[in-house]
Amino acid sequence: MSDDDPPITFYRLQACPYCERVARTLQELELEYQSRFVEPLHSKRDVVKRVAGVRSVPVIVDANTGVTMAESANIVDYLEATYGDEVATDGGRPSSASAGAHDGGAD
Ligand SMILES: N[C@@H](CCC(=O)N[C@@H](CS)C(=O)NCC(=O)O)C(=O)O
Repeated sequence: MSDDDPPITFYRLQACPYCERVARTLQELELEYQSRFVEPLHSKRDVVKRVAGVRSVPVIVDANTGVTMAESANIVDYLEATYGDEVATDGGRPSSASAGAHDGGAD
């Protein structure tokens, strides 16, 4: 691994919906990562087994934090907690429509 490699390694499989969920989160958070596509045959996934102790994907290894993690829901939670900007997305934006809204109407 070189200094130029993105810090997050993402072990994944083509057409895996759990992996797509993690990929979407990585993209939404604009994180740089490198994908490592594993063998479709479960018994041949020695790389992930060695790294994470499991043969299922998705798995991420985050060199920024030293975290290695499996399970898509846990990974999404981890990424959002670690790299999300924590800003409320449900109406946190103030509205300025109430001030000075009257236009004309003088008599
Ligand atoms: N609960 C897991 C399910 C992941 C999963 O089923 N991945 C499939 C590929 S789409 C797999 O690797 N299956 C082999 C296994 O579970 O050992 C998650 O949400 O990440």
